[in-house]
Amino acid sequence: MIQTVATQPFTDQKPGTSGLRKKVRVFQQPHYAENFVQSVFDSLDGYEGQTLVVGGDGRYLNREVIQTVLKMAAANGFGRVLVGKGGILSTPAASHLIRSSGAFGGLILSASHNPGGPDEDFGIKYNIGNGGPAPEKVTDAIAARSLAIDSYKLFDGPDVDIDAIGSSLLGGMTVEVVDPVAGYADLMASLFDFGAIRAMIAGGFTLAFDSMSAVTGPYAVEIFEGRLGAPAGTVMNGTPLPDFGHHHPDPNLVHAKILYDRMMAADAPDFGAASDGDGDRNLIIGRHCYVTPSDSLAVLAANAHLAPGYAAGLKGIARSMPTSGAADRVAEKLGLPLYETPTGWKFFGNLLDAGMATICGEESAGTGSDHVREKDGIWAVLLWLNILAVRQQSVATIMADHWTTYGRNYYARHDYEAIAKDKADALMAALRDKLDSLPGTTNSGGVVKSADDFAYTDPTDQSVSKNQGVRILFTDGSRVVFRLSGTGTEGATLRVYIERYVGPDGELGLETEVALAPLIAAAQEVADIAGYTGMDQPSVIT
Ligand code: VG1
Ligand code: CO
Repeated sequence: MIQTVATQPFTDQKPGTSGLRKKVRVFQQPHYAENFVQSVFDSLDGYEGQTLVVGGDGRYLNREVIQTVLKMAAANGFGRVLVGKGGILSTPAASHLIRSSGAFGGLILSASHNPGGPDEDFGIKYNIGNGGPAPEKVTDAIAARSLAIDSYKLFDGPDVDIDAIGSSLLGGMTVEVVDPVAGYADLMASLFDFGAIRAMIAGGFTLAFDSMSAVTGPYAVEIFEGRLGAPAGTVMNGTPLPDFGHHHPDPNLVHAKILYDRMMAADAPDFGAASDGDGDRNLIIGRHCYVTPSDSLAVLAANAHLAPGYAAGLKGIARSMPTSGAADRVAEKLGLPLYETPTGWKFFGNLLDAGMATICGEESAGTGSDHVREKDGIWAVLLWLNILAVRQQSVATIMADHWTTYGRNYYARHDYEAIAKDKADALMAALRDKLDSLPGTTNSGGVVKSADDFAYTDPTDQSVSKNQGVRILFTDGSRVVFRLSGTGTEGATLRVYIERYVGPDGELGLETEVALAPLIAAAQEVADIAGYTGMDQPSVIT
């Protein structure tokens, strides 16, 4: 029986950088999740009888919302839903499943790197048929619909057993519970030389992978310990937990400190890595050598041809605007186009679909390629391992070699979290107001060459995205970028991105803080961060 349930709009359902993210308690309000899911369906055309993919990162509320989605998909006329066993699908695995099954689209239940549990965060994101996050025209339509919605449809039936692989019927719709790992692991095996990586590990190469009690556990155990023969225990925190063991599943130096300390110890393994809540981010740390995500993108792009899946070379490289220009140097040397997009993976989809870019990355520990339409943490780790297996050098040697070839982009991101929203808006407004007056002025960072608010025109469909971050560029190529986060659930987060380039003949071995100190001071001077936020230190530095 299909029920039509009367509802009223919520005014806060506009998707952010990566879907709708709110506190679990917000999602637990009656009709809240249903309204959003119905707003998604109402914004789509032609899904009747088609396939939908559903899965999530296993966080608190995942299983309940999956049942809701199944009943709503059945009532709205989908023909089939593919759901990961136990409700589990990492974001890249969901992207792959959408593509490989020819699905109309998918709903990914995750708040990614945000913490989970009854007092923490939940999220829902819609991905289109190419496997990638819905582009802005779709998310805008969803937001508009969420403000007008007055009813949703629900199939009145029993909960589906999502813990046993197999098929069942829910009303007229087929529900297929699928293995979340196998297809994804096969895709990885098709891109990388598993034999070479296996031989390297058998020869004594050691690694540690921290799944942070989040979704990559089963994937990492199957791939690293199963298919690649790393010893049991290589994968740390390998069981997905609804609250991530009370940790914050964000693979950075603050939240993955245990891994970091292990990688800096005298008896450190050769290679360490971690991924986030939904498995799309990666942290790479060689023995005694942390690799910034922006540098990782550049190294992967420069060496990708060493892996079988990329042996033919790359078509182009894309990075988000705040990501450092390290990848630009690689693109230049390889004679490849370099695209600079706004923050968020949804902006890479068109470039990948058009065959204009092969590898994409963001400074926020996201790297990926045209194998799916999401960033992919385990993919990045495997590409690193494939490169290490071919080059037979340490991570530290590869980094040193990279900098002597291309120069070094010193880089840091300073996050000021949980600022009052009006204060954060006022800071950005004041910055925008003074953009025209900055060029030609001098501050601690040097002489300002130009200052603007980044706008992007998609080269494939000419769609324009404005107000994507304030950039202050200095005459020596350094820059400071300011933008507000679109993934937080509490107040506002100001992100300040700081970058300084030093050529191959310059000082390549400085401490990052030292190299960036004048620019950090300039950011304070120009934006008066302490004045607006009352904070004299960032909450997190990555
Ligand atoms: C952040 C990152 C961005 C990333 C997004 C989603 O967005 O900066 O690069 O694409 O998170 O990542 P924001 O708007 O908070 O800066 V994930 O792993 O949370 O899906
Ligand atoms: Co993520």
